[in-house]
Parts: sequence; C-alpha cells; structure tokens
Amino acid sequence: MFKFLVFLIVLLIPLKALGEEDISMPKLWWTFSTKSSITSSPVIADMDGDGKLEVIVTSEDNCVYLLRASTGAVVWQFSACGPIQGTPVVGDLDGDKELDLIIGCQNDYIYALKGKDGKIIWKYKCGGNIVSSPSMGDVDFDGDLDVIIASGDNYLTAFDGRTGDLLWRYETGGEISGAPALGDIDFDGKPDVVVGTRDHHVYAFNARDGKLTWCINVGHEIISSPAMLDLNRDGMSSVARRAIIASRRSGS
Ligand SMILES: [Ca+2]
Ligand SMILES: [Ca+2]
Ligand SMILES: [Ca+2]
Ligand SMILES: [Ca+2]
Repeated sequence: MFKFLVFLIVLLIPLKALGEEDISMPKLWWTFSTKSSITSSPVIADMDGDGKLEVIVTSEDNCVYLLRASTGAVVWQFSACGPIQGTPVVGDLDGDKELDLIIGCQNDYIYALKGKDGKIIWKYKCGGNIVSSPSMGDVDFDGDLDVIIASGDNYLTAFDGRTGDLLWRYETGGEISGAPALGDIDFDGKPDVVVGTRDHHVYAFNARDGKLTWCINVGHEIISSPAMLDLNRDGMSSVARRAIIASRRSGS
C-alpha cells in the first residue's frame, strides 16, 4: 500500500533544540505514515508544555497528528469527518497559558483543539469546505486571540478565539484558496486582513469588524496567500509603508 510519509520534518528540526549535537549534514531520523496525502506544512511547537518539541501534521486521511519531535511517536490523534489540507495555526486561544491549535476541514468545519490532548475547545460549521489555513490575531483588542478563515462558499469569517463566537462574515466574489494575511496596512494601529480570490480580486478589510477597506481587480486568478512588506524598512514605525504581493496563476 502506498504510504504518505512525514520525513522531511526531521531534517529541518534544529538538533540543539532536541538536546543533540550539531551535525554538518542532515540525516533521516524517523518517518511517520499517514493514510492519505499530506498537503499542509508541519508545525513544530511544545504543545503539551513539557519542555520538549512536538510536530503537528494534518492529512487528507481526515486526521491531525501530534508527534514527538524526538521519536515520531504519536502523542494524540484527532479525527475529523473530512480531509484536512491546510496548515494548522498555533496559539493560546482559551487563555490557560497552554498552546491550542486551529484547523479547517473539508467537512466545512473549523476546529479549535487543545494542544496537550487534541480535545475540541469549539467548532463551527462554515458554509463551504475549508482548504486554506486560518490566521490568528487579536482583532478586537479584548486580549484574546481571534481566528479568521476562508471557506468554499467564498466567505471570510472571523471568530472569537476563546469561545468560537462569530465576530463577522464577508462574502467575496470568488473562492479563497490562500490563508488570510493579517497586518496594519493603513497605518491606523489596527489590524487589517487581506485575501486574494479566484475571481481575480484582492480584498482588504478592517479586521475588527470585517468592513471592506478596498478591493482591486488584478486581472488574474489568485490561489495563494498575500504577503506584506515594509518597503521603506522602518520597522514598526507608524509611517511604515507596506505593499501587498498577490500571486497569480500565470506566475507573474
Ligand atoms: Ca512538548
Ligand atoms: Ca490554551
Ligand atoms: Ca480578541
Ligand atoms: Ca489598520
């Protein structure tokens, strides 16, 4: 049977972080097989707070796996009812000082899971399948992380990260395949969110209430996440100028 292996991960782990000696060349340390394709990127963090790193892997076999970074052993496994394609995002959603994670699933659900055991904190059924990764940030300034995710019904949706309560929704004109980008693009000290859609548009919103700031047609289908760049390299200055770069299917 064809195996879908997690193996490159161990080549990228800083070995000193695992208590090992430096080596000049990477080596294959362990492998882990899932039952279907892995289209997301692995995420490395100490999810159970024991001072040792774990690796989060999602698969189209409907599962999220938390693996010991040192051995590849399964710490926990969460089974959804649909393939998972996006990369998980990690943060302390419920304020207990322990890491949690967010994933979107092709069964239309977004799940908030406890990092230490994979138990559901909250879940929400969106109006379409979720293939992209979520984004995380405190968009309403209440001190708790919030979550923004795109779904196959062309909606961009923001949630209170602690409760999963809906903050706002916005229907774009096309499918959103890339993760929403969070950043302050209009220099007002408040976060904005930017997405590209398959209907050739780039949308920018006020991340707090989902109000549209602007929308432009770039003439090409957009399938990846936008990036934000500080063009004049003045760091956190309030007058920093940032540009948004949207990938286009043509490669231009
Ligand atoms: Ca750990
Ligand atoms: Ca937590
Ligand atoms: Ca918040
Ligand atoms: Ca702003």
